[in-house]
Amino acid sequence: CSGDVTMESGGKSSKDKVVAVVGGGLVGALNACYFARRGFQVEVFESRDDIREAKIVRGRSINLALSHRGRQALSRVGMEEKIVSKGIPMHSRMIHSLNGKQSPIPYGKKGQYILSVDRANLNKELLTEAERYPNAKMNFDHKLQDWSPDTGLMTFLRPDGSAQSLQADLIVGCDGAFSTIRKQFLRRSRFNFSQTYIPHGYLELTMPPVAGEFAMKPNYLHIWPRNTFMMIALPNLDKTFTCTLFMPFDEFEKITTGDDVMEFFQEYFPDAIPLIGVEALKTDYFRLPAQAMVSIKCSPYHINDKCVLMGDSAHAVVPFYGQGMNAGFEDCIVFDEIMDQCNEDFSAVLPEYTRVRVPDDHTIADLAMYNYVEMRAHVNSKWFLFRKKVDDILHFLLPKKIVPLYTMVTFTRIRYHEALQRWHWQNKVINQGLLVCATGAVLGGSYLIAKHPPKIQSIPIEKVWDRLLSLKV
Ligand code: FAD
Ligand code: EGU
Repeated sequence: CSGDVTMESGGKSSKDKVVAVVGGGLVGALNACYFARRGFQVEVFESRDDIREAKIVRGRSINLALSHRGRQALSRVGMEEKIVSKGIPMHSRMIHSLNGKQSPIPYGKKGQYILSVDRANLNKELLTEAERYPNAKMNFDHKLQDWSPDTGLMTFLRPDGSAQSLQADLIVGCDGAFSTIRKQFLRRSRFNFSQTYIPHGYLELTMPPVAGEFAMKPNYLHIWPRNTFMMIALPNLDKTFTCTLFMPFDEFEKITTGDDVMEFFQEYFPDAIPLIGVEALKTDYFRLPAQAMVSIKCSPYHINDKCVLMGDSAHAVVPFYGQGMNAGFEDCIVFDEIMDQCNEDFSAVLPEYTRVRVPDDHTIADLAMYNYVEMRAHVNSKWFLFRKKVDDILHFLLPKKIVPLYTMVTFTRIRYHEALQRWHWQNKVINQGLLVCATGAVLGGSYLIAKHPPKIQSIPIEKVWDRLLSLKV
């Protein structure tokens, strides 16, 4: 669609068009900024109350790892600095072995790091930023009930039980993994959809400060890899850590008493017990039931020129690559760039967005699932350390040719599907390299043996017979 400058359909200019962003979560709030910046009449509809009005918001993870793609998306609406300044840099992972040994593995070169950010704060800052545009309006306590792909008419349920309707030129579905917007997609022909729950659940525990200081080194993503069981801890500004325990639901069900919890931690995460605290562990553990994790893929992401899905509503990924939010934020950049290329003509932008973005979002969903399967299968602390070292050594030896997959995913904006292709190619090169080395060793060895044959004494056959006879005696 690039190149042709035409008047948009109906002759409406962007400032006359209503864009409804459904969902005021991380991606919805950021998207509101992107659309408001272009001059559209932006209406954000969020089912919950305004999260800035205090109250504790429970549910999803407390903190998140923000990396390059997410930062780039924030920087385009001038929000990068604000968020980064309240993030805690994590330069390395810290691998906790069963015996309590801690080993750091850097994420990359000096200055390459990811950030631990507070989800609630990030969401609040983005809502506040969106509200600064006079043409953006927030509608909290508006739960989408239903909508029509033909007319763009939406109905919302209010807390008092009343209904409210609004018609929009474009509806942007940012209403998360259990999207109401997506329900209308499911009724249509040729809409592909898949949803997979993994057998693992997750549970969050807080590690308090010790004498006013972080209980562990703060600038690390702490990992306790134990095959089927895994724990991860990210630092918070209040000097606590949020620990996330990943474990199969079967195993969660086996732990029913405080003593069971202690026994379990004693066996798998003994070094974390004094840091979380025995009493806190026994009560925190049962505060909330273990949460499920789902992977969702679909396509297309749009209906005609009326509606588009972004963020988790289009692609929920399991959290084993730390990319869910980052990918959702990158969706906003990709859409914005296509808006420029197609002169904001929704009938051209939406199909182009689907064409460009689906392969990449499907790839990150696959990569995250692949990482889950791999970690569960054989990742203990030794394997984790070994694999990451091998990757990094190869990168050090051939910095241009061989870049670890997590580096491409975390620290670049190489399209996810291209990063995967490149990884396949690199693995071929590495395997060929190994083959050359092995062949070389065999040929070289053979040559040396041929040139300097070892003097192996041959034993006359009579002597063998004698020995056998003596054995019989
Ligand atoms: P959500 O954050 O789910 O927001 C959806 C919003 O829509 C909500 O506010 C909801 O109230 C609203 N809504 C829903 N239905 C309706 C309706 N009918 N009407 C109106 N509003 C509605 N990602 C990372 O990048 N890094 C990480 O380290 C990371 N760690 C994670 C750890 C865990 C344990 C989990 C579960 C996820 C993690 N993620 C991470 C993924 C990240 O949380 C999601 O990708 C991100 O929250 C998606 O944002 P979203 O705005 O699309 O959806
Ligand atoms: C899980 C839950 C380490 C936050 C994947 C690494 C995660 C995060 C890794 C959560 C792991 C796993 C990567 C980052 C990140 C690693 C990554 C996972 C943040 C391959 C709040 N993962 N996560 N990989 O490399 O690329 O450190 O809850 F244990 S950040 Cl599972 Cl980079």
